[in-house]
Amino acid sequence: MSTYERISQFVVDGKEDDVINEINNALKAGEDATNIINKGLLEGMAIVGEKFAKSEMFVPEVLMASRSMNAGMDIVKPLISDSEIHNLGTVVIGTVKGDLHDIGKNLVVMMLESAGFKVVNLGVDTAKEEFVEKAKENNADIVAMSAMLTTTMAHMEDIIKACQDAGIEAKYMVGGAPLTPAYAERINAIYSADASTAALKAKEII
Ligand code: B1M
Repeated sequence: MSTYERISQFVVDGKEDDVINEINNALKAGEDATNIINKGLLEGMAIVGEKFAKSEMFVPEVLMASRSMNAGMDIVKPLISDSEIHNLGTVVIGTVKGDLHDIGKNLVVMMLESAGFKVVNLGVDTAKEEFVEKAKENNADIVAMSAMLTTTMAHMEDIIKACQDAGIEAKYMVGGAPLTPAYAERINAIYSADASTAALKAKEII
């Protein structure tokens, strides 16, 4: 088993301490932080996603897995995001109201920060009023929203309307598993399927 496979398996098993130890050993051995994320932590979380969908894993195990992934992310994140800090613009981002999923959104945050954006992360379950307030306060260039539930993605349109009504001149970006490019187009937002594409599109907009 490679170090990446071990990291992935420890994430699936929710073994936070083992994830931390394996990553520290991998870094000491000169492994690349981006590979640790993509081939280890995210690969593990992808397996968790498949198992959850097939009812082979349940909520408490998924939570332990995501906690282990976040513990790993805490170690590797500073190694890839703090290299060249230059401010391309400000992004205000959150998971929409009623939605507690933040793993994907946090990856988007990380990629945006790595690309050189200042990111104001509103967390999960974010009401439209908070998007408006923080976008104004931070003079946002981009307002970005994540949703993972078909029942919560509809809030995105309301958030965009509320921001526009408040006179906020920003671009709007959306993403999350249930979204489609057609839906994004309908609500006048820019869609990205994954975190890397989101950072690329944000750069294009700016
Ligand atoms: Co939930 N969950 N969950 N869950 N969960 C899903 C999303 C689901 C598809 C599982 C399933 O049934 N197969 C399903 C949604 C069905 C639907 O509506 N279409 C579901 C459900 C139903 C629920 C609950 C209702 C379950 C229940 O309680 N009965 C409940 C809802 C809670 C709530 O939000 N109110 C719930 C709860 C949870 C946990 C708390 C246990 C946990 C979340 C932990 C956390 O986030 N802190 C959880 C998890 C982990 C999942 C799955 C297994 C994995 C999601 C994930 O993190 N994926 C998920 C099943 C699946 O996706 N296969 C599932 C890994 C992540 C890297 O990918 O989030 O897609 P993703 O992010 C990607 C892209 O989407 C994109 O980039 C990211 C990285 O490349 N992206 C953006 C995301 N946001 C973006 C924004 C952008 C651009 C790109 O621009 C702004």
